[in-house]
Amino acid sequence: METTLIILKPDAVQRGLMGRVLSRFEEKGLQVVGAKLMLIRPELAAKHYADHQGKPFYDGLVKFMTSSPVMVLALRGVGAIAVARKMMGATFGSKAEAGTIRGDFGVSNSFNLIHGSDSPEAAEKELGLFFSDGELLSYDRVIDSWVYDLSGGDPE
Ligand code: IDP
Ligand code: MG
Repeated sequence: METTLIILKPDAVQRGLMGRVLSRFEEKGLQVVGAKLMLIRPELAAKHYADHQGKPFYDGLVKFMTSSPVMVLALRGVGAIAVARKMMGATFGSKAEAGTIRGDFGVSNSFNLIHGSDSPEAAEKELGLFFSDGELLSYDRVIDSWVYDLSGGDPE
């Protein structure tokens, strides 16, 4: 099982798309193990997007991400990091495939609705930035025996 950090960006919150985007992940079978609405401070945005410092879009990105509340989610499932990235679609709304979150809900290249961790290392770092230990909840879901084939012991 993997856990990934998802951010529903300020445009998703302002446009009233939180529920529809979260529903997609729930319908897919990913488990919500953390969720909160928060305003990202510039210091946190800088840590989160440290790899992008110096790029032409960096200042605008930090301004955007700190401009209005976001919803942060921790989603757990088999291959959750790659599964969520695939559901998000390509970075630019104008290029993202129809059927993906960015492809279906936006056309902007910078206001692209959602962030998702892109590797296990990034997920670990980002979950640590946005959630304290007690905020991530491990719990059994009754539906798991239908979301996954558990006959072999491990979820398939
Ligand atoms: P990702 O969110 O799909 O992982 P990254 O390349 O990591 O894409 O970029 C982080 C964020 O920075 C993007 O989601 C987008 O909001 C913004 N961004 C990336 N490239 C550009 C650009 O060329 N113009 C404007 N904004 C950009
Ligand atoms: Mg990225």
